Amino acid sequence: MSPISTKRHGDVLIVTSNNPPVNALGHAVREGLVQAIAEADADDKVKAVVIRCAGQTFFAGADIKEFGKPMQMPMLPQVVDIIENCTKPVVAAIHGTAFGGGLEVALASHYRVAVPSAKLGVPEVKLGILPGAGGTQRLPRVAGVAKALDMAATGNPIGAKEAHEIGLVDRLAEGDLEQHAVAFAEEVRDIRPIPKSSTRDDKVEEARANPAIFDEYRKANARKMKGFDAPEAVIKAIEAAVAKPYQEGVQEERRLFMELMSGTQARAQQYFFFAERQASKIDGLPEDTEPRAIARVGVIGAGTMGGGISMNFLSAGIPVTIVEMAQEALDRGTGVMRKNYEATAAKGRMTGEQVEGAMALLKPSLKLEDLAECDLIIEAVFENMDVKKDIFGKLDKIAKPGAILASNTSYLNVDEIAATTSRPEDVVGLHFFSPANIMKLLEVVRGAKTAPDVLVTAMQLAKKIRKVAVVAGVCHGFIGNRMLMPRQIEATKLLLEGATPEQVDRVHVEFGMPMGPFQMADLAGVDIGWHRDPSRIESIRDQLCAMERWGQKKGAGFYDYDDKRRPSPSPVVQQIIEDFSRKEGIARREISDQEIIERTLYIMVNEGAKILDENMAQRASDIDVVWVYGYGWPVYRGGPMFWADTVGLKEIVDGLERQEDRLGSDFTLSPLLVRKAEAGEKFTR
Ligand code: 3H9
Repeated sequence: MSPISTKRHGDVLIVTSNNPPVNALGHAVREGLVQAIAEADADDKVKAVVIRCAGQTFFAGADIKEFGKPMQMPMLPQVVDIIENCTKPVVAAIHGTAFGGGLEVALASHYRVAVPSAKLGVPEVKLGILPGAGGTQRLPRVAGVAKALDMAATGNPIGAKEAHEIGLVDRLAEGDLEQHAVAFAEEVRDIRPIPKSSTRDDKVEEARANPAIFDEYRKANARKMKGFDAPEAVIKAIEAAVAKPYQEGVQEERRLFMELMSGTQARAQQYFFFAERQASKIDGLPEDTEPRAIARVGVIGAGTMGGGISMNFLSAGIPVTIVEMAQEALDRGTGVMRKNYEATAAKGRMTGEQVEGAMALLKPSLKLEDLAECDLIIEAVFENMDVKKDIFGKLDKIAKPGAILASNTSYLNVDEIAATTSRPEDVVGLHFFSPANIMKLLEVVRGAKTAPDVLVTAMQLAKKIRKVAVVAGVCHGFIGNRMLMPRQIEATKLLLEGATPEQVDRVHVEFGMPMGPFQMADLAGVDIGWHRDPSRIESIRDQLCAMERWGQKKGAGFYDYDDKRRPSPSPVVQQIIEDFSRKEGIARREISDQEIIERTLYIMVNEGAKILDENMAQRASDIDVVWVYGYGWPVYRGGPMFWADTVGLKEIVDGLERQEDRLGSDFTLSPLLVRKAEAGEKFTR
């Protein structure tokens, strides 16, 4: 049955799409729309058309699942042209998210009516492409060039109210959308000529007077767009909308669209779209597993982690009881939370009322016993097994039956922690990433006995607090930090063999990481995990720590920092490195960038393969989600496992074998990686 149906209301033809979950514009929808417009054109009794969608949203875009497969006619660019050329006025009735191809359908319609909660956007850049059904040409003509440029180059949507202010939406519909749209259609049914976005010129005319707008935009956003191909293509397409007649602009859009679509970045970003959604699915759980109700969350520890974790729940409207041992630490912690909220408000991203609302949900306490009323308790004290065991032993006596007991450990054995309670089935790891109120990743660590409903609750809750959760098994460092370890070890060895911190970091930044291993160490604190004995100097790091070169916070670490925290190479550190090389009898040599890639990135892929082989991650794409959201792996390279596939697994194995002697005696090749390389297989689809 076609997902498109039509019905009459007086002389208005109401066209409804019903293609759950998001009314993606797949083949059947496109075909149905063409037929519906033909019906309107052919019938004299039809004076106007309303296009609307059933379910949660207006068309959320082209069907991404069809990308990469042979295209079936009619294609979306044709469909939108057919809509625009309908001889009766067409009104798009928008609710939910009119995204991508969905907004292109709305732009080809002659009028747009939207509920105030609707969002309108062209998120194609997030998929490594650009709006390819005339969107880059019609949007600037309707919304204005500056707005269109920003919407299409960032992919960020705007709300219906703003869309109304700028003329992208003609009328806001409070109440029943269909009724409003039909009434609007009746109002405009006789207006001639029918307004078409493609023939409007007033707003692009304005931009013709100011061609510098494009270069200014490039300059202002260079940092955000760095490495990505799609935003530049978007800018070029909109430049064409201004500089060229509509049809030529459309041709330029098509050319750029095809170019992007055939590139690796588009494949990586589209892969990642599904990877992110797949991550929330847990294999092998009973289908009917119901989550537990979480009305109040408890957090132990009001330090940086505990505070950040609490803010996630407060922001989502979930009350939090936060417990510290001393009043001073408690006050400091809650003070930092308030300050963070106020900083967000100062940037205009929260109202003062929202700040107070969030803080009012916080109950600071000095008594663990106050956690008795919580449905989920997250321990966020420092990383020490004995301390954690002690806390979980106490929680076992305090927490109500059915409460979920979570540890925010980043390395430790969750099963060992669970074993100190009489209810290991209620225990789970919830590994937040710092700053916990901002970073999107949450590793959900599944213990040997963690109950299915605990896992399901964790995954649902993650979505509620806008995190992307990935399930990890119990192993040292779980997915992310476990892969980070061999990278850090090799990076340090490279220094001893002749590389500089600047070189290693540059290779990582050129690859697309936000920073390299030593920049990261300086930011996080070189002293994290240090034994704190300045007389015991066994490594470069020990030496830096002994000299209180603890990183940015001390103005010195692997780099020297000025008072604006701008780094410069440190001659002192270079000397320390060279002294260590000498002491350890390591001959310094020229290190190539390629060697750095092989020893610090190929080795991560190898560790990822071991994680998969040991079932510590459910799927390769979960590993990629961890690295993109937890460590800033460039999404246009898909993640380490997807990237390895693009490099070729045989090349990864060859590269590691080339370096085998230097990788040290602990290094072993992952049998899974070798098997896949030999079979010509990939990790990801
Ligand atoms: C485009 O339009 C190109 C054109 O310019 C040119 C063409 C020539 N297709 O996110 P959710 C699935 S490019 C196929 O969890 P939410 C999704 O995989 C497109 N499937 O829900 C998931 O499946 P499952 C431009 C799609 O409520 C399910 O729907 N548009 C698509 O949190 C629910 O998704 C976009 O980039 C799709 N387009 O968020 C919009 N979209 O249940 C992409 C979703 O099996 N979509 N699915 O895991 C979104 O941003 C969000 O899905 C949305 C809903 C905000 C709509």
